[in-house]
Amino acid sequence: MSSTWHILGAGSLGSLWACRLARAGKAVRLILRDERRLKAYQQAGGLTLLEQDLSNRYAIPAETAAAHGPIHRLLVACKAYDAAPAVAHLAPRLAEGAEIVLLQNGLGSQDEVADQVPHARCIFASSTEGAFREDDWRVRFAGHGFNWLGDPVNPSTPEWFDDLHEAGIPAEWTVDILTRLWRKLALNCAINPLTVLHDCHNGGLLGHLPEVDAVCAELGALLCHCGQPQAAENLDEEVQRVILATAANYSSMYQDVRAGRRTEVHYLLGHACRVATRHGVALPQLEQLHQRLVDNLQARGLPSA
Ligand code: NAD
Ligand code: KPL
Repeated sequence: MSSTWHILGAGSLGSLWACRLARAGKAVRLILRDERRLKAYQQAGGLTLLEQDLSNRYAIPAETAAAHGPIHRLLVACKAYDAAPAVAHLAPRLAEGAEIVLLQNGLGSQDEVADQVPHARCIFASSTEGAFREDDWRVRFAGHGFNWLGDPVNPSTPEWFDDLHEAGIPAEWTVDILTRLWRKLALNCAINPLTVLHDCHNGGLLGHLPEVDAVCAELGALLCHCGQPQAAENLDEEVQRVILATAANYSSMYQDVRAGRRTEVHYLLGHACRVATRHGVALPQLEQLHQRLVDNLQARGLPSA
């Protein structure tokens, strides 16, 4: 089985992973959106990773989905709403038993991908690392963090897992990946939409704590209903800790909205509301928050799903 890491999406996280793996001598190939992007990438001569005042360029080979050759290991590093269509496009190239690592935030996109490729193993990841694109093919490593990876239906650690340690990618294999993803989803639901609605940085929510607490209480109830009681433990306390620790920052959703970019709301608050409906749980605060956010996004001409 080939040990090449195919990386779909050379945006912020995809480039961060690609550069670190390439620097450690791992075989990496980027899969870019189309011939136009491939040509632009080739002209740039590679991906540049900026870390503090260091800048290094990595001439990682690239191709489009239309290239030939089987894919055995795929890192999907696009936004949640792009993941399933992007993987569907690659499905004919995925070898039997191929392993796909899904870096998407939130929940729902992982199952959409798995439905497209029943012959592959889908590994879910939850990342607290931070990166952003300064320019095309130039990515800044902005926040050290951690990556948890796991497969909800198969606890065995993939044979390539040590590649991550060798590449300096902080990571741990966990059998509780769904708990991790639910916990992060809950944090994002409690903070991000309210920063958009109140037009504030995270610390601005200290002036709206009763609203934050009401949302946390319903998120906790939802997590308990859908078999994730651990993800509900002391959620309100952690939300307040995160608000304080990141008080001067703008949430990722706030930044997306401000930049006129599509948000991942469908896989965050949208997912929480859909699961509540499926379980027959009434969560009026969460529903109202979702509706206010949808109205706000629509008023800005942004997709609300
Ligand atoms: P990004 O927008 O910077 O990068 C996504 C890339 O995927 C873009 O370059 C886009 O062109 C590419 N893409 C989309 N469809 C494609 C296709 N069909 N073929 C090839 N390329 C395609 O996004 P990001 O910030 O790296 O986020 C990726 C995921 O990781 C999101 O779910 C995000 O929430 C999550 N995440 C990001 C960070 C971060 O710091 N950036 C941290 C934690 C989690
Ligand atoms: O993860 C975050 C984000 O901005 O997306 C924070 C604000 C830390 C929690 O919601």
